[in-house]
Amino acid sequence: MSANARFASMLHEMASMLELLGEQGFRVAAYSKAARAIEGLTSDLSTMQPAQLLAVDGVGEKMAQRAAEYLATGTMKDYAQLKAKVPEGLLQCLGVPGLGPKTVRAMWTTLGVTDIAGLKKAMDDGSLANLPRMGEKAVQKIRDALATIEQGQGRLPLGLAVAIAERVLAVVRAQPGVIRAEAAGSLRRGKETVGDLDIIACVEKLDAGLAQAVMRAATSMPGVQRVLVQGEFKASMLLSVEPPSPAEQAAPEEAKAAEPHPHQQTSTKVLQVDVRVVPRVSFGATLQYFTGSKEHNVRLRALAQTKGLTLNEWGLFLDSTWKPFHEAGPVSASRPLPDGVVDASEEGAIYAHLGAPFVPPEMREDRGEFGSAATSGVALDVAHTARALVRVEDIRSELHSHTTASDGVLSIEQLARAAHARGFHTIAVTDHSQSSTIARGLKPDRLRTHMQAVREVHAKLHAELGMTVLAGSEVDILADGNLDYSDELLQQLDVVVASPHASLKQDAATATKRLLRAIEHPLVHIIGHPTGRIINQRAGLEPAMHELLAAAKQHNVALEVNSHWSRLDLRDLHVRMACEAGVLLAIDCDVHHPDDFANLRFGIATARRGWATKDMVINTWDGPTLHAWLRRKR
Ligand code: DGT
Ligand code: CA
Ligand code: CA
Ligand code: ZN
Repeated sequence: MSANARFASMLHEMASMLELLGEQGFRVAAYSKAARAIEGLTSDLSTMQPAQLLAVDGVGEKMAQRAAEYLATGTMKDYAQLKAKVPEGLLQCLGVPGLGPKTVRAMWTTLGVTDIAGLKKAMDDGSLANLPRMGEKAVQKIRDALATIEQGQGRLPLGLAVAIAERVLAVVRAQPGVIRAEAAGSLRRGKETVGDLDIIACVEKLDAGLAQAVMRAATSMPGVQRVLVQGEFKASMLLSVEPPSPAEQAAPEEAKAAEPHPHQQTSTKVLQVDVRVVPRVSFGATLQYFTGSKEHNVRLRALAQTKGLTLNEWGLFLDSTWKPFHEAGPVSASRPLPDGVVDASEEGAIYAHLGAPFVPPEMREDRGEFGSAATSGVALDVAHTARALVRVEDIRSELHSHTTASDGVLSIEQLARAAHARGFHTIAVTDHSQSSTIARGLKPDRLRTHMQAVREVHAKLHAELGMTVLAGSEVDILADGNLDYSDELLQQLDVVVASPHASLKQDAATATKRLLRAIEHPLVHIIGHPTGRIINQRAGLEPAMHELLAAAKQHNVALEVNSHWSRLDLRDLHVRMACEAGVLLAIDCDVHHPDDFANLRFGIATARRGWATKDMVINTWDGPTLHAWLRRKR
């Protein structure tokens, strides 16, 4: 998290705490407003002059002083005072879907509940249900939400894990003697959640002193909570999920005493990180081994055996008398490999030597990647798929984004320029529709004005940059499958993304009917986050996916792979089903904030895990092809 994001997160937290203390609405709102303004800043807080900061809408004198204090000390006195008054556990309670600030405050002041354990007790003894605005139904909702959160405990969403991996990799790569370092494991496979991190550091020649220095650097980096193992060539540690504050970075010792920042809602507080140091000749083999999956490796090892070879984490050997290189004596670039050892410095050489096509990490799940036993239905051509998998750099357009008209932080023009800076030829502006009141969805009148504004920006930027800015909507699919705007209005939009936002606990049959109606609607182009699930928090709809896919194919509707790491919806298996059914995909970032464009890698990873090739993804098309496809529904 950047200093901006961290400061904003502290302001959000202060707003929550003030609210829990029963503070007046306008004071609370001042903090939330400032927090949102800071989140939307495109420049780094620490480089801004006080006058520049004061010029930001939503930042007043007082907040500017707080920013200065935060930058100087890494915290704020007022923040610490609030923290002393409001029990930590209450903020966790606020993070439970279905529990608003009013209820949490009532829970605290009338029932004495201060944490999740207390909340559970109050649910069990019936006292929670008796609070104003509560009742059995509301309590059951909270119970379900808690169960979902607890199931997710221990596995971290990919986006958060990647941020941590990058911190560790930066430290390891900065060590003298380290040629390269990569994250392996489920993270490299792009899995939606990650159990622990597996970091592989490569040195030219394995040397105990060098390895120790690398591991010492890792285990003493900011945020390390505990060192579990520090062996000869491997270290394991628990790393705090929250990024260290500037103060901690400066003084790691004080860091241990510093308070954690619970605003970011995650149920996992620490992540295990394993760091291994290997010599260059082994790097590819080690990376391959620890990338997994275990099931994929079992298959690859069996393949090696059929050829009389031994494959392990150290390399690929012609007989079983192999030894790890550090035991077999010095092997280096200047010294040829011993007889009987295949160069395993690059993992591609291992697949090549075994006569297998190179399998991209996201496909290593033993789901048919060795050309056998496809999971279901149609078998996709493995070699072709592996070569043609969609990549981040193939994406040329964003078709799902929000502006300040609904719940985004960018203006239409800022959004379009940000998309252009990414190398995109097209962006669709798709603000929320009227039923999404929390997201400030647009009533028909406001949508008409907004469309006009989008078309004006299009005219300007098309002339200036050749950029296409499309007028669209993310229109709610209501509980019964009706759309949230009239056909007359939808007809005027260039792009319609139809998404479910409410009633996400419908039974499967109702959900299927609901989504089928949206797919069959002649004006709909894309179904946004089709299940509405939130990773570790909400299961979402469970429609009969095959029926949806058949309809999507028939009606030429694309299904979205929402790239936000808390959604990844469609999920990997659904993508695989879609590709087998020949259904088009839209990989979009659902942009609310300029940073959201960077989530594309997670949507791409999910699509690749579902074996999506470039040709199945409408965002890879050139402008004329995409625009013609959109116009077919007008
Ligand atoms: P995670 O951490 O639960 O998200 O999932 P992974 O896949 O990262 O699993 P992890 O960290 O336990 O191990 C990393 C990789 O190391 C795993 O994908 C394959 C390899 N590996 C670990 N243990 C074994 C094993 O007993 N046999 C084989 N063949 N490979 C293993
Ligand atoms: Ca792992
Ligand atoms: Ca591991
Ligand atoms: Zn949405």
